[in-house]
Amino acid sequence: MLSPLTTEHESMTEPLPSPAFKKFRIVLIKPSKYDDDGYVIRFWKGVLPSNTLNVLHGLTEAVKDSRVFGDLPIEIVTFDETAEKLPVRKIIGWSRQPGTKLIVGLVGVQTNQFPRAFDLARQFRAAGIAVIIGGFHTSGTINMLSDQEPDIQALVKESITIVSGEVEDNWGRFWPMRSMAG
Ligand code: B12
Repeated sequence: MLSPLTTEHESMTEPLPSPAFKKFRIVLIKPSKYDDDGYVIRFWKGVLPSNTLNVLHGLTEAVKDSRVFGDLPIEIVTFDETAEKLPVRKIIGWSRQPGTKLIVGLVGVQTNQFPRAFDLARQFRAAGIAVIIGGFHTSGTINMLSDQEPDIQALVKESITIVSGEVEDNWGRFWPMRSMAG
C-alpha cells in the first residue's frame, strides 16, 4: 500500500519549521510523448494550452500567496513540452544553485505520455531532484488496478511521489512535507 500524504483533518495553518534553503522553485512540466521511432513529438506552435498545466499553475500561485514558507521567495516555472524544447540540463543546473530547493512536477500525464514522463523523471531523480507525477495515468491506474500495478511500483522504486486524484484541497499541505525531506 502507498502511504497517503495528507489526511482530511490536517491544517494548512500549522506553524512550520524554518526551511534550510533560501529559495524554493517549482517547475511544472506537461510532458509530450514519443513517436513510433522514439522521438519526442513537439509542435512548432502550440494552439491549445494545457488545461491541467494552467490549473496547476493557478493552484501553485494560490499556495505561494498563502505564504506557506513565510518570506521565502517561491518561483513557479511552467513548460509545455508539446510546444517547447524542455531545457533539462538548465533545470538540473537550477537545482544546484546554492540555497535553492527545487521540485519538478510532471503534470496531467496521460497513458500515452507516461513513458516520456517517466524518462524525464528518471533524469531529474538521477540529479537528486524531488519529482512528483500526476494525471489520468497514475490516478486511473491506482483507482482501477491498484497501487501494485507495475507502472506505479516502478515509480515507487525511483522514489517518485505519485498523485492519485485531484489536489484542489491539498496541494499546499504537501509542500512542506516534501521540501523538508531534503
Ligand atoms: C479536456 C480534456 C481534453 C482536452 C484538453 C484541452 C486542454 N486545453 O487541455 C482535449 C480535447 C484537447 C483533449 C485531448 C486529448 N485527450 Co483528453 N481529456 C480531457 C478531460 C475531459 C478533462 C481533462 C482536464 O482538463 N481536467 C481538469 C484538470 C484540472 O484536472 P486533471 O487533468 O485531472 O488534473 C488534476 C489531477 O489529476 C491532479 N494532477 C494532475 N497532474 C498533476 C501533477 C502534479 C504535480 C500534481 C500535484 C497534481 C496533478 O491535479 C489536477 C487538479 O486537481 C479528460 C477526462 C477527465 N474527466 O479527466 C480527458 C482525458 C484526460 N483525455 C484523454 C485522451 C486519451 C486524450 C487524447 C490522447 C485524445 C486523442 N486521441 O487525441 C488527447 C491528448 C492531448 C494531449 N496532448 O494531452 C483520456 C486519457 C486516458 C489515459 N489513459 O490517459 C481522458 C482521461 C479521457 C478518457 N476517459 O479517455 N482532452
